[in-house]
Amino acid sequence: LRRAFRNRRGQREWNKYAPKPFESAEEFERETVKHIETTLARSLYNCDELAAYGGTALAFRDRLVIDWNKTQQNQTFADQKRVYYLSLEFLMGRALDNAMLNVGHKETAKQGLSDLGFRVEDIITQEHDAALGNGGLGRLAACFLDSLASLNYPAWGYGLRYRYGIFKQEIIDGYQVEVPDYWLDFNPWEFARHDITVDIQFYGHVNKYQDDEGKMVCSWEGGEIVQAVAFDVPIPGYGTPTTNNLRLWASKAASGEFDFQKFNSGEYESSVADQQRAETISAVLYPNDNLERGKELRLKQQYFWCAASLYDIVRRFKKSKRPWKDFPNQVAIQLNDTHPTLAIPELQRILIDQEGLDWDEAWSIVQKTFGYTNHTVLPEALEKWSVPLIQHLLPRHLQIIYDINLNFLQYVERNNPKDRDLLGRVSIIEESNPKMVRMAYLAVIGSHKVNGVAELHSDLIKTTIFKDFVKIYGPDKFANVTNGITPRRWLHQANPRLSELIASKLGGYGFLKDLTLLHKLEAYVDDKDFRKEFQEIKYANKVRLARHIKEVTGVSVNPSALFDIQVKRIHEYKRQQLNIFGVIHRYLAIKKMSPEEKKKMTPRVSIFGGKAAPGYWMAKTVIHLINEVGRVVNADKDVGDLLKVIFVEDYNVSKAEIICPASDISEHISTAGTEASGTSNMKFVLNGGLIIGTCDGANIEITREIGENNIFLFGNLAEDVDELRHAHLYGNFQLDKELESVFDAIRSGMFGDAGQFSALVNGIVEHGDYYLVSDDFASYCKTHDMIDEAYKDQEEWVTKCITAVARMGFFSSDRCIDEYAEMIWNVEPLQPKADGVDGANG
Ligand code: T68
Repeated sequence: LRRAFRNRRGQREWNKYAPKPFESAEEFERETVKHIETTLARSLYNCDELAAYGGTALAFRDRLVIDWNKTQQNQTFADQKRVYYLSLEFLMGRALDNAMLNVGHKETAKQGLSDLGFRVEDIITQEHDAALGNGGLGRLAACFLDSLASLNYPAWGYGLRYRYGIFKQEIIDGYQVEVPDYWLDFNPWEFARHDITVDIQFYGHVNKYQDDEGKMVCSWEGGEIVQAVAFDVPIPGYGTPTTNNLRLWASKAASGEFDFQKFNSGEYESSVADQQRAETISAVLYPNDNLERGKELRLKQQYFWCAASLYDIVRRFKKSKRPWKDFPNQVAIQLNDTHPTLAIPELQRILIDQEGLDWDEAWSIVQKTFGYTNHTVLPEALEKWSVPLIQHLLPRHLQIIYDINLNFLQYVERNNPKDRDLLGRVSIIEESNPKMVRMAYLAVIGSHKVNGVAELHSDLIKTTIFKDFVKIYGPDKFANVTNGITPRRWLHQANPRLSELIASKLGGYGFLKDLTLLHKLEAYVDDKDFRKEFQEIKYANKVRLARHIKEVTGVSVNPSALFDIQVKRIHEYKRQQLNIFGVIHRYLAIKKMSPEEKKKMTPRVSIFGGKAAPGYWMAKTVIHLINEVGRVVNADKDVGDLLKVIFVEDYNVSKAEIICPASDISEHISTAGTEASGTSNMKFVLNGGLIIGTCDGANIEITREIGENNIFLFGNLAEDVDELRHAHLYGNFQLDKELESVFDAIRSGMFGDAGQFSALVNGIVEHGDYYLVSDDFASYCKTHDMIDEAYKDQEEWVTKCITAVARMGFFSSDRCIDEYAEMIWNVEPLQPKADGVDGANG
C-alpha cells in the first residue's frame, strides 16, 4: 500500500480501480447483486427485502468508505486542531437513507431497485435503528456529528458500542413492556478494528515512590484489566466528501496470561465467565433520561470509555512529536453532560503519572482542553458518585480529584477570604454520609467553558446550580449555545416533498446547507399555488401517519382532523399528564354537547408517544392512563371522529421521521424552567406544524424568531415557579375546578380501576403539585380552545405555518456547530482534497 502511493503509476492504477459514483442504474444493480450473492451469500431465489437492503447498503458503503479513508488521510496530513465529542449516547437512527443523500445517486438506486423488483422506501425501512441513546441528549450528539462532517470540521465522536441499545417498547393491555433491542445482528455501518485495542485498568492500589531524580511519583498498580476494542462508523457530510469517524468502544476480556493459566488448568468455565463479565461493561445502555442512579456498572462504563478515548487521543497527539504545551492547540474535547467528566482526572493522571509533567503544567493543559455542556438543572439528574465507590474502582483518580479540589478551594479562599460557607458550597466533595463527588462541579472546574443549551437554560444555570462559580470565575466562563437540528434528516429525509417544494421556490437545495435561506419563503406566503401544495403535503404526511396508526393500533383516524402530537420521553416535568388530563376534560365536554355544538367542534386526534424509564412508576402510570383513556374514548359512539386518543408504541428516531411532518399542533409543555432546550419543538415547526408550549427552553427563542402570533404559549413563567411551589407547601393550594371534574371522572372508574391512577392524582391534590399541573390547567385548556378556533380558519392557519417555517433558519445544528467552533473549540474547517490518497484510519 505504501509503495502504491509513493509511486505515481501505482497511484494512477489505484485511482483507476477505486469505486466511483454509480454512473447508471445498471452499475448499481451489478454491485448490489454481487454483494447479495457473495458478501451475503444469498441467491436470487431467497433474496428478500432484508437481503436487498443489505446489498444496497454495502454498495453505498463502498463509496462512503473511499471518502472516509481520504478524509482521515487528509486530516492526518493537515495535522490541525481536531474536535473530540465525548458522548455516552449517539441516537443515530437509520443510516442508509442518509448515506444515499450524502453519497448522492439515490435516484439511481431507486431505479435500480425497482428494476430488481423492490421499492426503495421498503428497502430503507428494513434497517434497524441504531438506538444508542435515550432522548434529546443522544439525538443532539447525532445531529452534531452530521453538522461537523457537513461543515468539514476535523472531528471524531467517541462513545460506547452497547450490545443492547434503548429497549423496544411494547404496549400490552395498556402497559409498557420492555423488550431488549438486539440491534447488531447485521450492521454494515460499523467496522471492527480488532487491531485497535486499549487495556483499561480497574481497582488495584496506588504506590508512591521516589524516582531516579528524587521526585515523588505515584503509580496505579494491580487490579484487573478489561480490553477496549474500537468499532468505527463513517459519518458522511452533506454536499462534501468529508466523512468523519465515530469510534465506539466494546469491552472484552483482556487476553492476559491469567486466562490462559485458568484455561490450561481445566477452569474453562470460569475463564469464559471472566470473558462474559468483561463484556457486560458495554452490554447495555442505561435507560434513564434526566435521572442518575449511582450504579457501579454505570461508573465502570464511564471510566472505560473515557480512558479508551483519551488513550487514543493522546496516542494520536504524540505521533506529531509536539511539546505537551501544544496539546490544547491540537485537541478540543467536548463533554456531553457530566457523563465523561472522569476524562478530566484521567488526562491529569496521564500527564503527571505517565508523562512526568508537573501538576500545574498538566492542569493548565487539562483546563484548556475541555469544554462542558450542561443539559439539565433538575437536581435528580445531577451526577454524584460516592467517594467509597470511586476509591474502590479508581483509587488513583480519587486522589487526583482530592488534589484538584484542594487547589481549587485554596484559590477560592485566597480570593474570597471572608466567605467561609462558600468553600463548603463549591467543594467537589459533598460532606454527606457517604461523601459524594459532585461531577458537575468537577466538570466546571476542569473546563475552560461551560455552556447551556438554550438562552433561558444558560441563564438559569448561572443563577442556580453554578451561581457560586460565576462569582469565582466571572461570567465569561459561562456561555450559551442554543440547540439545533440537522435539516438533512429532519427536513429533507423526513419530509422529502416539502423539501422539494422549498427547493423549487428557492432555486435548489442550498437551504439544506444554509438554513437561513428559508427566509426567502416568506415571499410565497400569499402565493396561491404554493399554499395549496404546502397544505397538500401536510395532508399527505397525515395520511402516512394515519396509515401507520391503523397498522399498529387498529384504530382509524381521520386525516382531516387536527393532529395534536406529544412525542418525547415520558417524564413528570414534561407533563404528559397535563395533556391527558386536558384530553379527558375535552372528552367530558363532548359528552355534554348538543348535536349543534358538536357540529362546531374541531375534530382532533391526540397522539402520544414515548418511553418511560423501566423503574419510573409514575411515568408508566401516565402511559397506562393514556391507553385507558384511548380505549374508552375511541370506542365511544357519542364521540366518533371528534376525538381519538392514540399511543404510538416504541417511539424512536425512525418513527419521529414519520410523526414530525404530520402534526398540526405539537406539545412542548414542560413546567417553566425545567426543559433545558427541547429539540423536537424545532423539528415540528420546521415541518410546518405549529406548537403549543410553555415559556421554557428553546420555545422562547422559537417565539422570538417566528413571531408570537405563530405560536400558542400558555402557563406560568419560570420566575414564578418557586413562589407557587412554596405556596403549595404552606397549604395555599386550590385545585383547579375543571381539573377536579377530570379527577372525579378518573375516580369514578370511567377509565378502569381508579386505584391504579391514585398516585398520579394524589401527587397533585395532596403532595404539593410540584410540576404545577393545576396552576397551568386553566390556561392550557383555554389555549387549546383558541387552537380549535384558529384551525377553523385554514387560510390564516397556513399563513402561520409557512411564516414559521420561513423563520426557522436559526435552529440548524450547523449554526450550533459554528458557534461551538468559534467560541469554545477554536477550530477551523479543513477543506477536503479533490483527490487524496488512501490510507488507514488512525
Ligand atoms: C435533554 N437531556 C434535555 N438527557 O432534557 C433537553 N440524562 O431539554 C435538551 O434539549 C436535550 O437534552 C439536548 O440538549 C437528555 O436527553 C438524557 O437523555 C440523559 C441521559 C442519561 C442521563 C441523564
